[in-house]
Amino acid sequence: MKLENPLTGTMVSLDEWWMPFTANRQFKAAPRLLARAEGMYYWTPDGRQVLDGTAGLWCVNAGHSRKPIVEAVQRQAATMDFAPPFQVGHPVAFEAATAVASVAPAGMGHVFFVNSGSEAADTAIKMALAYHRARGEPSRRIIIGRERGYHGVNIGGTMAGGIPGNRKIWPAMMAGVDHIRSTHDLARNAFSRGQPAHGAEFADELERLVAFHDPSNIAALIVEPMAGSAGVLIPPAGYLEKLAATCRKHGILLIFDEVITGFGRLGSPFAAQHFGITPDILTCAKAINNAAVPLGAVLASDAVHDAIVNGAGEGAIEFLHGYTYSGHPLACAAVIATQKLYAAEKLFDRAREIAPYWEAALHSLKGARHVIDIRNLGLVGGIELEPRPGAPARRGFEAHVKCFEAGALVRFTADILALSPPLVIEKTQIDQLVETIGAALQSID
Ligand code: PXG
Repeated sequence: MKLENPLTGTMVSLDEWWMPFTANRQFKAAPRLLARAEGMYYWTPDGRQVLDGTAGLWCVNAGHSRKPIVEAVQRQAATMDFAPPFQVGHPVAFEAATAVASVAPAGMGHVFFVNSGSEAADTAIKMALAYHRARGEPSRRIIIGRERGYHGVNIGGTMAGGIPGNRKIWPAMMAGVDHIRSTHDLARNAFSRGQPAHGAEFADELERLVAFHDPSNIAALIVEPMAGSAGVLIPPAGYLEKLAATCRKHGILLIFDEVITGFGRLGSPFAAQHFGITPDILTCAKAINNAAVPLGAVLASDAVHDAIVNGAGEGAIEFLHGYTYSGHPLACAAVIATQKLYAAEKLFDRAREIAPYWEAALHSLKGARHVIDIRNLGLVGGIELEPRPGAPARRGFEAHVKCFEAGALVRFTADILALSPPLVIEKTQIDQLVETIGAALQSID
């Protein structure tokens, strides 16, 4: 099969691009293609409009192809395309770091640039180990994650993450990881609005693992404050507070993976502020620059930063880590423009203000065909479908395809539909999204 690149008119083949996290053979037999994007919409190559219910992939929080961001990237590309970040610097990266620090949780203003959420997770893990070594506790090396946690696809994130299929294929590439259980508990929490009432006690498992491994061996706990890609798992009331207290009590660093929750998704800059819990290290990416150019960041607390940086000898490179593209000028120009846009349009407040309407609209699907749970927080929604007997994940996939054909982009993880629209979504577009999903569910077996 061939398709046309709409910018160049070139006819291209689908064979060569081995697509990520995609059923390649199935996709290439019946591709779903996007050619253009603006605001709340994508357009397919044949000109069909598709409402973006997922902000791309949880990342285009200000809506697509926003002019100030486009122009900032264009200007930067024409001024200085690249500058090395090792032992040389440029103002754009410093300004971008300051912009990110200005919305960071208090005391977390040290910004280490990477290129993705996966790199941020691995960087955070290395930072945690470097911190303990700098403080004279090098035995603290175990990383604790959570079942169904997702921290990207690099070695550290894969191991600390809790995706079952991963453990089958890539069993133990990193020594010393353990996991607390997932908080998912449909029996008690189905159709919760906001944080579910039951399950704070799932955090007690951290105490058990700490006693088992001994605190002197544990470096950090890494969790998503709200798990997104494994199916929108909202933390039960009181759960994160307990995790944070256990970490603090035992000198274990708390790493929040805010790749999805960062930059307004829950109505605050970060979930840390939404929940009132400050971690020691925070990873982010995606909406940091509206996904215009790949970029991630790790935010470190003063204590973590100072232990590593001030603990090193005079003239020494304090943290032996970094990427060729750390602080890439184009990506950083996009950060500056994006953060200005978020502030000018008060988009984090907007997400908070429209969240009750979002919640009510989503929960109107209660009783729709196949639906066994609906959950929401901020501008995030999860709709869990009963798996088709003998064919798990099929209904999720079919719902995604039906919605796409009907003009709405909806993400699916097995039989869970995940929604995370740009923060600029209008009420009428929320209605359209919910109606499209309802009709799609009605039409599948
Ligand atoms: N941490 C979290 C919490 C993420 O959601 C990553 C790390 C990795 O980021 P990069 O930039 O390396 O992809 C993510 C990525 C989905 C989906 O279906 C979500 C992600 C990636 C792919 C699919 O929800 N998030």
